[in-house]
Amino acid sequence: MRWFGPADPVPLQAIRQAGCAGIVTALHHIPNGEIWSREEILQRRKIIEDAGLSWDVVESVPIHESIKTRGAHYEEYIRNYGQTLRNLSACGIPIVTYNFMPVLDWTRTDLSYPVADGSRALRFEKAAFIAFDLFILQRKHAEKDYKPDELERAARRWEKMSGEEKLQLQQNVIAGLPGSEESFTIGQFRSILDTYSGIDGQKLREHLIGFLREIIPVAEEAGIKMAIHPDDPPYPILGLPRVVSTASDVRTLFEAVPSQANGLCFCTGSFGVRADNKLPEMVRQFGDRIYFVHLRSTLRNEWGDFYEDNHLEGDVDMYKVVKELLNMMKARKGSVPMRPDHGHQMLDDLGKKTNPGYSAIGRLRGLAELRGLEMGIHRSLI
Ligand code: CS2
Ligand code: MN
Repeated sequence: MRWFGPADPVPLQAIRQAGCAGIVTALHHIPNGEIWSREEILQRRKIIEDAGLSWDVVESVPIHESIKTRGAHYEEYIRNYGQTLRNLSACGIPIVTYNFMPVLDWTRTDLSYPVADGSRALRFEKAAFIAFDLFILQRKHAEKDYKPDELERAARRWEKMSGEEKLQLQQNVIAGLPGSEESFTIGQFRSILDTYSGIDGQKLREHLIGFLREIIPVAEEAGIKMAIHPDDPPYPILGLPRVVSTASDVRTLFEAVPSQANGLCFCTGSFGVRADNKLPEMVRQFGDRIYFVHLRSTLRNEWGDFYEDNHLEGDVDMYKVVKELLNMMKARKGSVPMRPDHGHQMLDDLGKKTNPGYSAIGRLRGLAELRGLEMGIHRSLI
C-alpha cells in the first residue's frame, strides 16, 4: 500500500494488518527538484523496516515543472534527478514511479461523492470541470475546447452551484490531491498555465523523450527501473497537453528509448477511463515493461463523467486484467509489486479526516478483494 510518511493518518501497523509486506512511499517533505540524500532515504527506510515492512517502490520522485517546459535550470533539475536515482539505488530501492502531467497531477471535481451503499468516492464530473475552466479560471478561449452541449451543461451546472460549492470545486481542482506535491491559488495557477502557452502535445512529448534520454542511462547503470504513471484523466485538460494516455503514447516512449529501465506503472484506474484503452491487451503488449501495478476501477457515463467504483466493479474487467498480469509474471518468472489504488471512504473512516482516496478501510477492502481474486485465478491456472 501507499504510505505518505510519518504525517499519514494511516499508521504503518494498519498497513501491515491489511496484509501488506511492502510499502510504496516518497520523501514528500523534500521540495520538487532537490536531491534526496542517502541519509534522508535511509532514515525513512529504517522507519518502514522497524515496522516489519519493506520499502519496495518510490511513488513518486516528482519531475520539476522546468523539465516539462524546458524552463530555467532544467538541465540542473535533470542532473539532480539522476543523483536522486543513484542515491535510491545505493539504499537498495529498485523501482521509481513518476508522471509527466503538466501542472496538475490527478484531478477530480468531487472528493466526497455519495455512493448508494453510504460510502464516499472520488469523482470527475465533466460539467463541473468545464464550469471551473470557464467561470472560475476564466481561461482565454476555453470555450473552443468544448462542444456546444458540453458548454450548455456546464453553464446550467454553474447556475445551480452555491457559493460554497464553487469554492469547494476550486479547492478540489487546484489545491492538490495527495501525492501531487503542489497546490496553487487561482492567481498562481493562471500564471503557471501561461508557462505552457508555447507547448503543445508534440513539444511536451519531445521534452519527455529528452528527459528519458538523459535519465534512463543513469537508471540503467544504477539498476533502477523507472515506471511512468499514466495521465489521470487520460486526455488534455485546461488547454494543457497530456502525452501518456494511450497504448500508442506508451509505445512511442518505449520505441524512442528502448532500454529495459524505461518502464510503465500500469494504472487501470487512469487508463481505464478511456474506452479505447483495452487493458488486458495492454498488459500483453507491455508485459515486459510493467514494473508496478495500480489496480482500481472507474465507471463512466455518456457525459464523460466517471467515479471510482469498487475495485471489482465498474468498467475495468478486473478478472481479465489480473489473469493477464499473472500470465505476465509467470512468463517473467518474478512478481511485480501491486497496490490497490485508492478506495472509498467507508465505515469508521467516514467520520475521520483522511487523505482523499487513501483512507485505510476502503483500500483494505480493495486489497482483500484483489488478493482473493489473484489467488483464485492463480490456483485455477496451476
Ligand atoms: C494517483 C497519483 O492514480 C494515482 O496513483 O493517486 O498520485 C499517482 O500516484 C501519481 O500521479 C504518480 O506519479
Ligand atoms: Mn494510479
